[in-house]
Amino acid sequence: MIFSQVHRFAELDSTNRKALELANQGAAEGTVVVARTQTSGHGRKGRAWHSPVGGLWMSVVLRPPQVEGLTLMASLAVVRTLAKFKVGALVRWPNDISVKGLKVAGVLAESRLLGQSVDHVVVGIGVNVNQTEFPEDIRDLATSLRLVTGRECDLHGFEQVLLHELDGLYHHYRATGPADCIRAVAELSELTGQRVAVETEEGTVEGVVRGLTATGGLELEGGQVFYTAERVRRAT
Ligand code: BT5
Repeated sequence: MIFSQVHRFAELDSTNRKALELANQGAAEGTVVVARTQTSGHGRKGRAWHSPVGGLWMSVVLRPPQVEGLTLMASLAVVRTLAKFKVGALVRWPNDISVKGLKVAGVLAESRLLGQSVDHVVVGIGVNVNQTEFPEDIRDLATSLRLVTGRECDLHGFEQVLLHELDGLYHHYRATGPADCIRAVAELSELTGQRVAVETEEGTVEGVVRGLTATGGLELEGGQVFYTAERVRRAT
């Protein structure tokens, strides 16, 4: 198991920020940072990530040859972990994990390149485990493992299973590349068959999702493929 060196904090601004700092200082691949709460947890594009005590806020340092598919790999690890806790979850491209349409977890990969090659990638994973309520702005969008199962979950046990799943998937990723992870995520894609609005920097495109491509893009009926998006929402 490469994830054996775990740095634990009662409180951090952001586990991703801390892990990036450690990685910059030469921390080994597999270094893990966990905080009970984050004061400045973030998602993509500087969006705030609500991180009270009760959730799992974790970042891992990886030093892979490439970054493609790593976010989806981490999402797959979260879905498999939730399955071990008897919760059926799906992946909402590009980086959310959802249960019955509500966001239970999010993934944020941040990388540092040296020239053409990857020096390190920090994969941050936030899972709503034992929260029972959410702030108003996300109340209708978010859920937690506790709310879904009606039972409190052993946070440390959840972390152990997640690190185990990540370890297995990452070994496979290193050995064979991202294709198998992407294929597995495509089978778990919440958006497939749905009419969505894909918001990009160039504007918003509506269409029905055909599925994920072999390289992890979101493909609409009609063939348009997105490799990144500001936001994807259901369209009616
Ligand atoms: C994400 O961003 O979904 C990636 C979140 C990654 C968080 C982890 S926690 C450990 C590590 N350290 C960090 O600082 N970050 C990582 P994005 O797709 O941009 O979604 C952000 C949006 O999700 C927000 O604008 C809210 O609408 C919503 N949101 C915020 N907190 C949430 C929560 N706890 N549960 C569900 N949705 C939330």
